[in-house]
Parts: sequence; structure tokens; C-alpha cells
Amino acid sequence: MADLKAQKRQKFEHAFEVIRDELLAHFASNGMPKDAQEWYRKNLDYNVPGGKLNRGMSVVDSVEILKGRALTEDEYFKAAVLGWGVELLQAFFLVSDDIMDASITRRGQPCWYRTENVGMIAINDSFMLESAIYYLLKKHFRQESYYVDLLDLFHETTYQTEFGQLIDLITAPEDHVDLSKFSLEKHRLIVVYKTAYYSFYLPVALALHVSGVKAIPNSPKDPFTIASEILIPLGEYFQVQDDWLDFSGTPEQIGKIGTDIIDNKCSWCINTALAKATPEQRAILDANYGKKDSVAEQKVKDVFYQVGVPETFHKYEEDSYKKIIGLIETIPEGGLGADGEVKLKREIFKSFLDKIYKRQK
Ligand code: GPP
Ligand code: MG
Ligand code: MG
Ligand code: MG
Repeated sequence: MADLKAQKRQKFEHAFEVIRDELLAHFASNGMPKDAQEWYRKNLDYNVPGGKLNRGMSVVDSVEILKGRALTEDEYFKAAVLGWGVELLQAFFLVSDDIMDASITRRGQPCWYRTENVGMIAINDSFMLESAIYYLLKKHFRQESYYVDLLDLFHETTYQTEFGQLIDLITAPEDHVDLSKFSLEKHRLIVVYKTAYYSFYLPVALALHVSGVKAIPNSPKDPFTIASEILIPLGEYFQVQDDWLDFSGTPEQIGKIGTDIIDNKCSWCINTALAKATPEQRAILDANYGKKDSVAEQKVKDVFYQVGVPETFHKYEEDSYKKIIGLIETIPEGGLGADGEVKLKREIFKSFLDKIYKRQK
């Protein structure tokens, strides 16, 4: 089982080498100089392949489940291009998010903008990671009837993520801490937009398009709408885990140093603590949250422990799992769709949920 997982990952990583070489060959064919070619290669290698790859591999896994059989080499590669498209989008977001969040490390190494000679060139590097998606889509999908659907989906999802990033950032001003502005409703809006669409809806919607599933606009039977009704809550749960790990995980474990308390973020942990704090504890939170100082950060963490944020999280995790299983079971056991058509199947969502349930990084 573990072996099969490792093999799957290896195969997906191998596709990255091919895709990266296509991007580099195209770049070189525009007469770009050797030092720029090396720069672009380093940007791609440093920022794209080193994560958990859940998002990218979910495209391939979902296509396999939808087709109900092993993929041909050609089908596999096309699904992998879309999967790496999601990973490129994620790399674009993370390189720029780390600048905006003043983060230190990512995936166990310094954030790209903090590496030697990079600095603010990382902004342009992040743009190139995004644009690479559209080069690849054109190269591999220009002839397909659903090409425009892929373009639309990547564009719309990017825009939604940017909405979410905006509200994440303006809810966390650097120079003005006001915890009364936070709420779990605000948190939900932030995380659905900044994380759930691109991390959960996008991979499955791509798999549906490449498998020939058609949208049924304005219908309660639309497979894309039905998928999003499960995937958005799944993404919300995932980002609550991210907030929890930012507070409780060690850098060795999560590959990044948590910055949410220092950055004044409207995270799940602070909202949970605010709901449970006594007036004394609330005063400690008010005085120490969002301060660029590790003593203040520790005081906030102490209150998080005192009010039972860990216990509340574990309960939340169990409840979310049950809730999402319930949503998955609204899909008929034999799949959703007419005979002879590609059917939406429970296993797509179950396999995605299993990838993240009780994750430690
Ligand atoms: C995760 O937030 C959200 C993103 C990475 C989306 C960024 C969107 C942009 C348009 C740049 P986070 O800051 O909690 O992630 P992490 O904890 O990994 O830094
Ligand atoms: Mg952020
Ligand atoms: Mg961040
Ligand atoms: Mg985070």
C-alpha cells in the first residue's frame, strides 16, 4: 500500500520533469540567455514540486476514478499536466503569499524571496509560475472542445483566491490590532475564498472536464455544483487544520514557521479562543496578539492552551469528518449520472478526504 503510494508519487513527479523541460525549451526558443534559463529552472525546481502534491495528484486520482480503469499513457499525461497546473498555481500563490505574510520558511527551506539574490524578483517569478499554466494548457488542450472551460476555470479560481487573500490581508492590519473585528463567519468567508476553491474544487472540476463531464447550467443536477457542495466544506476543514498547525505544529513537522499570531491573522484558533476567554484572558489576548515579538506570541499561545483550543480542534476535526462523510453519502452509491455517461462517484471525495483527515503537516 505504502509502496503503491510512493510509486504513484514517483510517476507524477516524473511527469513534472517532462513538463518543466517543455517550459524551459519554450523559454530558450525565445532566445532567452543562459543565465535566465538557469534562473527559470531554479524557480520551477525550488517552488513547484516539493510539497505534499495532494492537489495535483487528486486530478489524476479523480480521472482514474471517473473512468473506472487504469489510464492510457496519453490520458495519464494529460491529467498530470492539469495536476501540475494546479501545483503551478499553488506555487504562484505561495511564493507571493510568503512575501505578504513575511514568512521565513516553506517546505523545510527558506521562502524563495529570502534566498540569495532573489528578493523582490520573486514577484516576477511568481507571475511566471502562473503564466506557465496557460502555456501548458494551450500546448496540450488547444484542440479540445473543453479548452475554454479549462481556461475559464483556472481564471475564475485564481480570481476567487485573490478575493480571499485580500480579505485575509485587510482583516490583519500590521499596525492596528482590533480583535473585535474577528468572527468565525469572517473566518469562514476568508478560508472558502483563499483556500477551498483552488485546493479542492479546482482539481475535481478539472478532472470532470478532462473526463468529458458536461455542466448542466442552473440545474440542481449539475455535477459541478454538486461537487462544489462537498468540496467547499472539505476545503474549509483543510484550512482550519492549516490554522491549527500554524499554532501547534513544530517547524520540523510542518516545514514552515507559524506566523499567524504575530501577523494578526483572523485564524480559527484566535476566533475559538475569543469565544471561550474570560475577561482576564481576553485582556491578555488584546495586549499580545499581532505583536512582532516572541514573548507576546508565547503569552497568546498560553491562553490558547488554557481555554482548550486543542480539545476544541480535535472535536471540530471529528465533527467535520462526519459531516463531510454525510455530504458524500448524498451521492447515490452507484454514482450520479445517466447510464452510459461518466458518473460522479463518492470515491472521488472519499479519496480526497482520506488524504487530509488527521494530517500532521
Ligand atoms: C493560504 O493562506 C492561502 C494561500 C496560500 C492563497 C494565497 C493567495 C494569493 C492570491 C497569493 P496561509 O497564508 O495560511 O498559507 P500558509 O500557512 O501556507 O502560509
Ligand atoms: Mg497568507
Ligand atoms: Mg502564509
Ligand atoms: Mg496558514
